[in-house]
Parts: sequence; C-alpha cells; structure tokens
Amino acid sequence: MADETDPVSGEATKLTRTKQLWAEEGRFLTGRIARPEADRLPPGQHLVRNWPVLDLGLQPEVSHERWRLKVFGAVEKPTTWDWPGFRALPQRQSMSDIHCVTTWSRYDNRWNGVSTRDLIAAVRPRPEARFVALASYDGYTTNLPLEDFAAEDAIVAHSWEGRPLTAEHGGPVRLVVPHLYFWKSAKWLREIAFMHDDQPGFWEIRGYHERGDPWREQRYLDEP
Ligand SMILES: Nc1nc2c(c(=O)[nH]1)N[C@H]1C(S)=C(S)[C@@H](COP(=O)(O)O)O[C@H]1N2
Ligand SMILES: [Mo]
Repeated sequence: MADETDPVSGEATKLTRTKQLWAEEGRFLTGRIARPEADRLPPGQHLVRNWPVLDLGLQPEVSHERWRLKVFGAVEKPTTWDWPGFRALPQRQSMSDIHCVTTWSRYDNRWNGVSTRDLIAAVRPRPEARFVALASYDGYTTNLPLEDFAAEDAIVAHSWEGRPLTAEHGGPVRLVVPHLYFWKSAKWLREIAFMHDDQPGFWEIRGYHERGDPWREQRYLDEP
C-alpha cells in the first residue's frame, strides 16, 4: 500500500496549510462582481464614467414641502404621499447600470429609495391593471408594463451614491428601472397611474419603442 496521508486525521500538507491561510485572509478576493464586460454592455452602447444629464431642458425645482407622489387608477388603495410619509415607507438600496438610448451606459449606480414592489404592495393593484403611466413635474410622461415596473431592482429613488438626488438628475425622487432604456426612468416623478390599457408617453409618441429593452435594442418603434 502506498503511504498516503489520511485526508481526515493525517498531517496537513504544506499546500493544504497554505490554502487554509488564503481562506482565512480572503486572498484573491477583489470584491468585484465577476461578469464579462461583453455580457454587461448591451449592443450598440458605450461606457461613460461621468453621468450625462438628459431631459426636455426644463428642470423643475420641487421643494420637499411642495412635493407629493400620487398613485392612483386601477388600485384598491389610491394614495398620495407627502415627503415624511414617503420616507416612512420601507427604505431599500439597489445597485444597477444605466443604459440610455442615446448609446451611453454607466455602471454601478447605487440608489436608495422605495422599491416599486413595496409601493405596489401599498396600493394593491386591481386584477385589470396591466400598465403604469408616469407623469412628472416637468410635464414629461412615460409608460411601462406593470411587470417591468415591478422588477426586483426597480426603485423610486431619492438618493444616488449616498447623497440626495440633485435637481438635474430628477430630485426629489425619480424612478429607476435598470433593465429598460433610461427614458422609462422618469425624473421629478409626480404621478403613477395603474392602467388597463397602454398609454404612450412623451418619447413613445415620438417614434421610440413602447417597451425599450436595451438587450434587444428596442430603441425605436418598429416600422411596418
Ligand atoms: N421628467 C423627466 N424624466 C426623464 C426625462 C425627462 O425629460 N423628464 N428624460 C428621460 C431620458 S431620455 C433619460 S436618458 C433620463 C436621463 O436621466 P439623467 O439626466 O439623470 O441622466 O431621464 C429620463 N427621464
Ligand atoms: Mo434618453
């Protein structure tokens, strides 16, 4: 019989001891999420490190005193939150990438706010609700299917990277739906209407796609 070390009771080999040390000190851990860049960047997008500002050119200043979020339509419990009421809802954090239809993407944005799932749970949509229509303080509108709005990482955000959202990026609160092009993520959010029928918003009536999935390059309305 060959003289093998008993894996259970035998003396640890040098390599075993070394590997055990690595485990104790967490050697080789980068803290990064291993995801090939090629899989992370949707087709036709390029990466930016800054955070561009895109809107209709009118950036409303909405004070916390004046701010309200009205949620209504096909729901059991229509609710209008004021600022203290909104901040009293469960607070969540969500890390996600931004993909703008104008081809820039920005990785790893840390948002804090109220998850759309918690909002949905609070107002209790009726069975006929299939879409949400969003309206903002600058007059902007956009629409999305309820399942997209209810995505696990979708959030009504008041903070970015630990600081309150600036007015140019949609503060006091904006929607963030990371898996769709960023035009669906309404800044200066004011109203959420639960609807049975789809109701195209500002860009959707100007040639942009009704859903806007960056992975399928749903940029524009399909031509017949
Ligand atoms: N209220 C409002 N929300 C909006 C817009 C807008 O004009 N008004 N523009 C949309 C578009 S086209 C994009 S790309 C993102 C830009 O958000 P940012 O300026 O924070 O980068 O906001 C989206 N949400
Ligand atoms: Mo955009």
